[in-house]
Amino acid sequence: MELTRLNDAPKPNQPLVTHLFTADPSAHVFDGRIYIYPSHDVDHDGPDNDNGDQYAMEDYHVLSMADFESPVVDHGEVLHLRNVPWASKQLWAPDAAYKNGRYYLFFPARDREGIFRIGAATSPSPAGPFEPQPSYIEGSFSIDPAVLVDDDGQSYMYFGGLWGGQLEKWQTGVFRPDAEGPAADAPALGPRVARLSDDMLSLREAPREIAIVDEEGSPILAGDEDRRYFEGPWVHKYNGWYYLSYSTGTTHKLVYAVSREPMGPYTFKGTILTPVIGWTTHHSIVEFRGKWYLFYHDCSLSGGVNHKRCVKYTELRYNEDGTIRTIDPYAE
Ligand code: FUB
Repeated sequence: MELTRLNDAPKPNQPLVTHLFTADPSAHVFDGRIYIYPSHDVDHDGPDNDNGDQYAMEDYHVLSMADFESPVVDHGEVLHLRNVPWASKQLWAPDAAYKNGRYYLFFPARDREGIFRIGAATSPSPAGPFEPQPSYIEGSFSIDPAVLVDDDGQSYMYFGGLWGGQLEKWQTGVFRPDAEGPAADAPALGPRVARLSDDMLSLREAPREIAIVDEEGSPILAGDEDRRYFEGPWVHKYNGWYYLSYSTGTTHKLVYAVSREPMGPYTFKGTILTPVIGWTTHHSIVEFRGKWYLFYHDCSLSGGVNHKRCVKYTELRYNEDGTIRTIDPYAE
């Protein structure tokens, strides 16, 4: 396999790589090395709309680095749309997991009917290439899978995204193409979660909606766009708490909520990252050698073109009470 060595010693808040447009970074530490599973943005001049047609991605690359002082390695193309039997277009934000001696890539794409589903692909190596399953995960829908393998070995898949991600259309449990989101004064739609089977290739149950509530226990409302869930879930554990972080979409923030249970309910806490250059914001959080890091993206590499993004990282810090310090990615 061809390895391309790039960008010596990546700097905080600077693009990890500049030879590709990358987005939606899911970072993991496997065998002591940092692996990043991003979307690979396509450079094109096609339509740009609320349906997300501009995000026309066709393949995935895996990036990795030994530590934050080492070069970033691009492991090349690890999965292409043409090799996914059930998918028609738009390989959006992926995630990866390790279990039972195998690595799993989870990824959303539109099926042959234009409905977003979530697929799985496997590899003996964290750097791929990944072999896709013949069909999408039965019972999956919408976008942005994020998989937590908990300390007891149980895995959870979190997912869901509004607008182009089609989450509104699944409110009744079946796909309704004309369905709209809740009224502004009704509870917002939450991300979905389902436990994965032991082989990581199917859901153990129908996905459930996660409740996100305020400090008084009242649901966050659909009109509360500074706090309500939009897309890009990520769950990590810190000091026995589950932290669910996500994008607020229209208000362009990364925010978080906490729970004692992986499936919630989650209590809203605050903002992790203030808005970046570009419409979307999407992230992951990972611990490496005792410090915590936020991987995120913006559109600085393309001068602000929404669908030509670049992955970056920065350190993430907690306060004594477990709250996360808000990060301004452009602070001097
Ligand atoms: O990259 C395509 C979509 O944009 C992702 O699935 C969303 O989270 C947003 O980043």
